[in-house]
Amino acid sequence: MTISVPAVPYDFELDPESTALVIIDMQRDFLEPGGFGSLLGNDVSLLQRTVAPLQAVLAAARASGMLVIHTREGHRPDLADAPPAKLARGHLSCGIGDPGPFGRILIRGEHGHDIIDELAPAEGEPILDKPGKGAFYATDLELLLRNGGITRLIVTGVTTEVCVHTTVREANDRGFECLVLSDCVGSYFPEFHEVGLQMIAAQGGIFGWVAASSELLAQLPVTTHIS
Ligand code: C5J
Repeated sequence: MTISVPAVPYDFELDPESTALVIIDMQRDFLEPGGFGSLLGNDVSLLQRTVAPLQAVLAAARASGMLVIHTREGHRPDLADAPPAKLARGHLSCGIGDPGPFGRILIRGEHGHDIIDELAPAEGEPILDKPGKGAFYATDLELLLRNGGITRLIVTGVTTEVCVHTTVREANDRGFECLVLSDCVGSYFPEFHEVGLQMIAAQGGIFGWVAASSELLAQLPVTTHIS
């Protein structure tokens, strides 16, 4: 069943069967006080405003039968998959791999690396661990999408101008159509968030489409039993 979601620059058509909800990096290290983002001096409340709308979208996507994919940015404990340039960048006193209140920063298996409780993956939903900003780089995301007959993505998560943008650009170059939900993506820098969204939809949708989650929720059918 194809639905039409009012969006910028024009309506985004999707069939839940060939669409995936991609939730990018909603990890404690980015969203919670005491995580990496807050240790860098950022105001995490700017990202937390995405949680409630994203919970509603996640519930609706599950009810519609849509594939839901979660990503986490992070590295192996021995940092063998972390480019030295990424580790050195910023000369941070508390950077990737260093101990913090939530365990070692952005290291797989640590408390801070995992997804926040409010958006915990359900059993069977793929969780992709990615070493880079884009969700396609060094992951099997493209294989999962192609094998699942997925052609369209609803992209959410953090941060708008970094991992969300990089993923949308990667998806666009691979031929996937992306709808970014403006209230389900967030940035520590409000101006980057605003311009980042404009950049996606500019020039007739050069990277994709942008809509508020309410526009999607108004259209999504409920096809599965909610227990
Ligand atoms: C960053 C991300 N900002 N998930 N990661 O380093 O956007």
